[in-house]
Amino acid sequence: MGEEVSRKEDRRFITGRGNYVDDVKKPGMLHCELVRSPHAHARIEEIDGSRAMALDGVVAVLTADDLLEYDLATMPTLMDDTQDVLVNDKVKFQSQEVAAVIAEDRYAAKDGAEKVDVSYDVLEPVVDAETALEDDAPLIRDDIEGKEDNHCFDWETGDEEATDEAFENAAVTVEEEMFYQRLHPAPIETCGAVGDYDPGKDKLTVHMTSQAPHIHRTLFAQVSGIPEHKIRIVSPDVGGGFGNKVPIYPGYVVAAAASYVLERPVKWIEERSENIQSTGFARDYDMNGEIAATEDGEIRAIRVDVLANHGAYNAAAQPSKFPAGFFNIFTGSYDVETAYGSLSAAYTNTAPGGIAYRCSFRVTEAVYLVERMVKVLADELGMDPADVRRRNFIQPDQFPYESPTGWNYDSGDYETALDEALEMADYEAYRDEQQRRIDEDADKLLGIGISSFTEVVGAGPGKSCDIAGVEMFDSADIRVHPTGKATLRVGVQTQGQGHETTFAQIVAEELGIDVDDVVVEHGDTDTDPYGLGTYGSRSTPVAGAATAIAARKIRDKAKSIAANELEAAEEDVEWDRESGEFHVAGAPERSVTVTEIAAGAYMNHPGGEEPGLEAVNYYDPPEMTYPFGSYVVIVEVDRETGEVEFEKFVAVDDCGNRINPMIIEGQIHGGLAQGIGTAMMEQITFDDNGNVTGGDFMNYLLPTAMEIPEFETGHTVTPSPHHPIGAKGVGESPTVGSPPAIVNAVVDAMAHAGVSHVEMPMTPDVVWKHLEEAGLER
Ligand code: PCD
Repeated sequence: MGEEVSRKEDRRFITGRGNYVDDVKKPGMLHCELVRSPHAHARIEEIDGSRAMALDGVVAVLTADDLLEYDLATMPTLMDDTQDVLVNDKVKFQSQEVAAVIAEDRYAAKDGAEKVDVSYDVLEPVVDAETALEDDAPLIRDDIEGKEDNHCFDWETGDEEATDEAFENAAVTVEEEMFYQRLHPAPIETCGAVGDYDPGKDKLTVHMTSQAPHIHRTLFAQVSGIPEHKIRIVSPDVGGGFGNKVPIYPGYVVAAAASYVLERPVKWIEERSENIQSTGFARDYDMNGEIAATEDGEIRAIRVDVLANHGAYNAAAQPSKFPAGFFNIFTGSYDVETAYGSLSAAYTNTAPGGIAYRCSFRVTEAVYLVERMVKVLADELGMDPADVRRRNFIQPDQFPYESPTGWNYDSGDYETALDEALEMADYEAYRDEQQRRIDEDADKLLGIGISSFTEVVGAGPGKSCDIAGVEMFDSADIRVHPTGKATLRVGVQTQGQGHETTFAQIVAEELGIDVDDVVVEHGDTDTDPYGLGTYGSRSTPVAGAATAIAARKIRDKAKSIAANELEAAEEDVEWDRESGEFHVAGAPERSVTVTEIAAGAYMNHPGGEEPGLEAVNYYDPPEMTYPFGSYVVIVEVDRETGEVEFEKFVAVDDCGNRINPMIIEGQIHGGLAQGIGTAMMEQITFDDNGNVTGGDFMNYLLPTAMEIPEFETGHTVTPSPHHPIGAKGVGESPTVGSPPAIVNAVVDAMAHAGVSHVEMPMTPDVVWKHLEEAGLER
């Protein structure tokens, strides 16, 4: 624990020996290419695959009709909606899957896909939520019986009456509308699968890019009717997930179904534009925030109203009882008496999604809202935003803290993290410099942005959190072998986070063995214990806890063997965490290690004990964990061009006890880069015909090393009181916490001239328009 152990997995990654789905090659393997609709809303009149079938190498053209025979034409989404695997009647978004061509190689499959003739009756599309909810909007979901409009669901949280009253009686109220634009997680590896049905064993293996192999197996079993023990999901190395690989996509199902029907392995690998245009999107929340406060900046109430675009199907990937994810964490780090939130969601002719792109289920949207609103309030009152935060923070002695929307925060110390960040950033000096530039009418304005976020990560508990009915626990299975080396199998699945290292560190710490003597396996449903997968920064809070507990079970058993070997009574044997040994109380020289005990467990086991040294734990967390942090961003805004440059970027994170500070640092760097992409560059847009206008890397701008400044990271440590090793999650914090800090900084640069909000992405043209409106342009 706490050591900067080098990442064990990196040897294979940096020497080109990773094994990703596209590296899986099977004898006789066929290739699948999907035919996608160029229209966003259209009825299919006819599909003619004859020209494709006539091509050399094309083996089959599949349509919904073929899948209907096997009852596979539709599939359930994780939010209990029904999505077409291949369009049966009506296309509902551009690039939706219409047909599949299976061929001997990828080239033939691609040529074939171009020769499938589909005739469409094109309908009027609706791409934004507001238009979709108008009375005369064309109906998108006529497949849902009795549906007459595009309304998807409504949701509310908190106490409306008490909140309204607080607003009526407030000395000061502020309000701001802000749009959290549609984003797309863009892992380097796109989605893909190899379906491999073995008729001899009557067993279906699917190698796929999955962040959650077990739940995917359960869903495959439910949808296909193939018994669950005859399905094996293997998620080999995954080249980034970011929430994109939590849902089940039509391509996976088609590859598996085609393999079953044709009795040959079938590979489907998505292209970049297919990934961006058709797989789960994130955000697309149009939010209205309000704060009621006293004149000296005490927040009395928060009110928020959201219009959410859910795309053509409700396919959000989140715990099923939370239709708006964990958005109701929107009171953030502040001790607020009352709050109320409401939300309406609409179906539109856009790709389905609402996935947790590095945001632990809409926490990003919530944090953006509250951290932006605190800045709006500070500007309205003419107060320092750091002071407004200090005035309202939940205090360390208030934990466990129950929020007005029902969350139970485990621990926190927000002011210490903020002070640390302000000091690292040289806050006061920059405030002076900011004023100097205003006074001297400088060409470049300085802006200082703060965000003091709180996250909620690590779902379960199982009683409130489930995916498709399966409770969100997680698991660990540890086997210590006769020579003292160990294998840990977990129900979560790394996509780059470094689990093969950090999870080995947990076992090493608990058993006093070397990190190199523990191998971590995951991503194979045939061998790993059942778990709900890696997203929502839940691996450390849930599977990490399971690992520590399983290791402690082994230690308990080892203790009785130790007593046997040390010829002492069990009560007299103690575990010394420092040296990683058992010794006899009062006689530290009489000691034995777990490695020595392992030999005993197999070669000289005590009479009353079972031989062997293994343990399993399924962990249902009592609560989630609440990591937090304070970020301070200092930007220069060029009054001539609207360009924003980062002068300083400070991130202080608190994720409780830290397993591997180097890996955490890497997580923070990556997440901050994604936060910068969000704030400055990325957005999926549509034109009136429903065409995706940000559907490739020419138009969907990802930040590169060129746009990323040096980050200065710091940390505080406030352990989780209920986690066995006191750890909280951290993977999503930087993406959650950074966008409001960046926007606050850009707003701050122009706030003296009355600018109260700038929408993301803050490209130079967007910023320049604000400069012009405020009379600041050069
Ligand atoms: N850690 C440590 N310590 C502490 C915590 C943590 O050390 N205290 C570490 C661990 O172990 C790992 C990491 O760190 O390794 C992380 O963790 P977490 O927080 O628990 O988390 P996870 O679960 O593992 O993961 C998940 C996340 C998410 S969620 C996301 S998005 C992203 C992140 O993760 N993704 C990714 N990061 C990353 N990285 C990479 N490389 N890749 C990727 O893909 Mo979602 O919901 O899915 O949207």
